[in-house]
Amino acid sequence: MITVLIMFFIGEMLINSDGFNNKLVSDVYSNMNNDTSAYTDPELSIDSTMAILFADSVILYDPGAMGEGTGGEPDSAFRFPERATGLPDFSEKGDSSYVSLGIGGTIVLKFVDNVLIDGPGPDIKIFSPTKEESSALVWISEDCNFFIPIGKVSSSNNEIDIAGHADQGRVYHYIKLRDDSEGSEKDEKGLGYDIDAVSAIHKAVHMVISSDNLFYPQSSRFNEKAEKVLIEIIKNIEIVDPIFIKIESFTDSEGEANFNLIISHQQACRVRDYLIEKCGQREIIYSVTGWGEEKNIQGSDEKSRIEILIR
Ligand SMILES: [Ca+2]
Ligand SMILES: [Ca+2]
Repeated sequence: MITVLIMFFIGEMLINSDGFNNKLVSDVYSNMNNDTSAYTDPELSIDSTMAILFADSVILYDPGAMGEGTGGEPDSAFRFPERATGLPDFSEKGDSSYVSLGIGGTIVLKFVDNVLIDGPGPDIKIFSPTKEESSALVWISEDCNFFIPIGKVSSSNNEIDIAGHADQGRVYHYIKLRDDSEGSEKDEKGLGYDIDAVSAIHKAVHMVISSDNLFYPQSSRFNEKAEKVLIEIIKNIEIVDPIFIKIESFTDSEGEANFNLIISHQQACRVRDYLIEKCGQREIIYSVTGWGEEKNIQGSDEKSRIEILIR
């Protein structure tokens, strides 16, 4: 279903002699495999639920050197890494829609309102206006500390599958791209890999909710703050249109371990029952786990919380 939507999202193939059709304002190309696919009308084909797929913020930008032959002042594309966030907006070469990594340059982006997951087939799509055969290495991370190498994207292959690298069931908020054009003959005059937008292919939202915002202390009864959170959960379900929802509850280590185990299970079930009541018409598989205090680390990280993965 998601794949079908993505295909629709990409729109029809659009080919002309220079690879770009400048007539269509805000058209966005897909890859540079001697053809250019575009969104013919972003207003129609990109709805608000699609926007969630794209990387939202810049964590780090460390541009590399410019290629030989460009000389002089740095290209303006070097100065605005936020161009790599949000929806793709490329229109023509040299416009203000993309950022150049520079030779060997690095960017780290964060998915704020969604997460990267390993779904069927490719999981990440990079929208790059790079025409030359430049490439970039890709890493993903859960915590922006430990990065897992995933592979390489290039102008002719802009999708990447995290299967085999990522842990099944884990969610990733960060992606790092490093230009790998150094030594590439074709890119010696370029600025390395260019990035317009970075997209997760599968819609997925991961919510971490403090138990205080849902339940009375040591209880599985919703408190007065719960309504606001539950509305937010339902809103995310509307956006993702999930086939699977994982609900996990974690307590701190106050009180008896066995009691915490039981309460956490009851809390997770309470959330599931509420969602079934509200989304009963949808075909969703629920997974419910109460971990008690088992998965909490003593110290500052210890926190009673509910985690919900909607995918
Ligand atoms: Ca995958
Ligand atoms: Ca852009």
